[in-house]
Amino acid sequence: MQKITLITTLSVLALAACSPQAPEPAVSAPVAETPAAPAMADMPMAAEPQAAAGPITSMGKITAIDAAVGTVTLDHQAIPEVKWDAMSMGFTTTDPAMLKDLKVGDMVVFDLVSAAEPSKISRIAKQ
Ligand SMILES: [Cu+2]
Repeated sequence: MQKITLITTLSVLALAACSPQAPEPAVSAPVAETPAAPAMADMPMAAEPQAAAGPITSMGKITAIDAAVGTVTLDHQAIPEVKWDAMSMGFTTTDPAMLKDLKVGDMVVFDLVSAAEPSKISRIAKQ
């Protein structure tokens, strides 16, 4: 008697567990493909302002450098992304280590962290 009850219960549980699963892959697979494309197309659109606010590359010449502190003064060319004319100005760095092989007089290419954080350099390399 107990065995039969147990089997019945298991069958019901198995059915209950299977029935929501069985139709799902069959139905959701084709349905998911269609919304996936617009969803993917939306994501780059939403990310676009961030990409525009990302690193800004420019070039200049090192006029002063303090690798220990992580600051560097650059005579940089105009940077239209942040409406700067060519000028000499000091920058901080995201990592002072990037300055260790550089010296005054080096011509460099560098990335500003973003238009929101333009006086910080995230990359700098000898030209
Ligand atoms: Cu400047």
